[in-house]
Amino acid sequence: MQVEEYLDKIAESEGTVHLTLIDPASQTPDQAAEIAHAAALGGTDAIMVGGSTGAGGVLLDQTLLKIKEKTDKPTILFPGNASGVSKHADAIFFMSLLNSRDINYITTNQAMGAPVVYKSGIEPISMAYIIVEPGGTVGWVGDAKLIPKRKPELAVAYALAGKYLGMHYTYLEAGSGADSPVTPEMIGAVKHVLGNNKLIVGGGIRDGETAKMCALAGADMIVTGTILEESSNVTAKIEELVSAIKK
Ligand code: 1GP
Repeated sequence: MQVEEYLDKIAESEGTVHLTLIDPASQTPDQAAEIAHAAALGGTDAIMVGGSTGAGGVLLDQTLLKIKEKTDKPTILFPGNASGVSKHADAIFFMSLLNSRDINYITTNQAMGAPVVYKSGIEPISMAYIIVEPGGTVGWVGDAKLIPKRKPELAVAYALAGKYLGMHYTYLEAGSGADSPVTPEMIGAVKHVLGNNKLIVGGGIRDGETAKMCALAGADMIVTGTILEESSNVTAKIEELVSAIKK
């Protein structure tokens, strides 16, 4: 089964999907594999691999190879730029940062990375990427014109544009380590116009209660990264998050 079909099936039958984000720049490949293994035991659905800075090349390849030794869960690239492509992943979120001011993050990195994706045979999953306040490192690196927290209608406008451009997924991003996640009002408003198109929410989700709030508001998938890097018991933390968002 292709990864997109696998994720969609979980979203439709089991409730909200949980995605574990691993940034290759944050730990060694062996440590990344341990986090992935522990997350799989806790019930995560797939492993996203990528980051805004220093997450490409040999480190990315080694991180993916080590993760694949430790778990059968699908691996999905979450690239910060064209260097974030690796043939060792199962799929890639082929994304455009729709609210960037920099054409490199809207189409140029995509054009430079596309032939590599084509040759590697990994599955591209088209995604509209929209960064909301506070935006964090990715907001700065991607030169995003941050969507104000209290302006859900602006997020709706970008999400609709992504949908009409043919993107299957929409990702509302508050930025890794954000003080608070995207608001339920914004999640609900965006999901309302997306209909069957899938909505991913990430940035600043640290506990089951917050994950549940995002799921109830309309998130089809939630992403957690920072809290797992900080956690002494990754399996228990994932169990808390997963049990809060599944049916
Ligand atoms: C970042 O949305 C992801 O791109 C995850 O954010 O690290 O805050 O979980 P956290």
